[in-house]
Amino acid sequence: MKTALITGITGQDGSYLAELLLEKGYMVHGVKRRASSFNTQRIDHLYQDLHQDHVNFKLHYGDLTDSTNIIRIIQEVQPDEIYNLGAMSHVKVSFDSPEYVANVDGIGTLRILEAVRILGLEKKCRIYQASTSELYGGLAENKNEKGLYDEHSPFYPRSPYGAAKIYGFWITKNYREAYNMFACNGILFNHESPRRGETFVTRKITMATAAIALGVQDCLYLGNLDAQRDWGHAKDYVEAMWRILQQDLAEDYVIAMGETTYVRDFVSMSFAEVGIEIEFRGEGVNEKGYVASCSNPDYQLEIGKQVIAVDPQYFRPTEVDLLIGDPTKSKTQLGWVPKYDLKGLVEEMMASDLVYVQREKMLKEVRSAIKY
Ligand code: NDP
Ligand code: GDR
Repeated sequence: MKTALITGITGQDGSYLAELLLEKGYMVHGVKRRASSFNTQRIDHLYQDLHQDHVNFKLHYGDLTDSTNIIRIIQEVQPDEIYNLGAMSHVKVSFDSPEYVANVDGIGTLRILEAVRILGLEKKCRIYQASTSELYGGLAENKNEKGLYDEHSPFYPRSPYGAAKIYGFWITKNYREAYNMFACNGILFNHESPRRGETFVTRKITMATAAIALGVQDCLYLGNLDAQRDWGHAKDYVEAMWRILQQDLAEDYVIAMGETTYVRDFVSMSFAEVGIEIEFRGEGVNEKGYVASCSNPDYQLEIGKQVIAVDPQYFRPTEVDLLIGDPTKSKTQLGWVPKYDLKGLVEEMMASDLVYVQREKMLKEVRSAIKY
């Protein structure tokens, strides 16, 4: 039985990766942060009572800003594989807390690598570093001849998050070259799911679409509708992470779908799932989305109602306008084949958020009916 340690196990990717590794027969350890309220919703279904026999899932309190606990946990766990997914992962928020992001996303990566080295586990332990398409910064001139970003495209990060992650990328590569460690970067493009954090644009859109259709929200305020992203499904992307660590040689890989879509079109796709057609009018901060038609008799939406507006508070000081990745290497070398396309992703997210919003709506009604 192989042993894996996942930082960021309470996040979107951590939860799917934990499920995948358990299915593959791994003993899975995860690092979770102490919080004043529960932060394990995404992995509660995996919880095991430590008093039972054959436990194969265990959580440890820890934080990537604390070298001592990183060393202690790695010493205790003796992992065959470490997946370093822990990060302050929100690009816009990174402008508000740049030093913290550098500490967690940048130096946190060094702490993992150095802990493995200090403990003499360099030969036993393979390390996956969660690198990102944000490293490219969307510069048009840096794309390859196919018009895509690949493993050789130059980096130009455009946020404190990107700048911190570029340190994580290079220090991982440096430890591989300097100490012959099996340490790899997965340069993953945006990947989403029903478990995506609620402030990332796709989940914000699918939740709001459900809420507007069900009559509990009037309007969705978004930032840059002109941004384009290469969106895949997180379930497919964690499969790629695992494959990267099963290779004979430690290398870096781009994981992407190879197609890019406007934020505006993601909005239209989400509303189309509930039978609502959106018509966009205006430009820039004046662009607005209106209900053009509603074919679902369950939703009492007035035609012509404004449901989308642009709010400049969601603009970033420096934006990454367009990302599109070249998955050729991961497809040929890793044999990675994504099971979802964008339509399947939107369908799954919308189905999940309709159930979620309906449940919240009912709970609110029940609570307001109870007289204390
Ligand atoms: P999430 O934001 O959903 O999860 C981040 C995880 O990191 C959470 O478990 C969070 O804990 C944990 N974390 C945050 N700060 C610390 C800290 N100081 N010490 C330890 N753990 C911490 O991100 P995703 O699952 O979407 O992404 C996983 C990784 O992949 C991240 O590193 C992200 O930057 C990177 N990435 C993500 C992409 C995407 O499109 N999703 C694309 C490319 C890279 P808590 O739950 O307590 O907040
Ligand atoms: P991103 O994801 O910044 O690409 O980082 P996000 O979903 O936050 O933004 C994607 C694009 O949508 C535009 N946008 C908005 N974004 C948010 N969050 N909220 C809005 O209201 C909104 N309106 C428009 C953004 O400006 C941007 O252009 C994600 C994270 O998961 C990172 O951790 C990861 O490294 C990268 O993907 C790849």
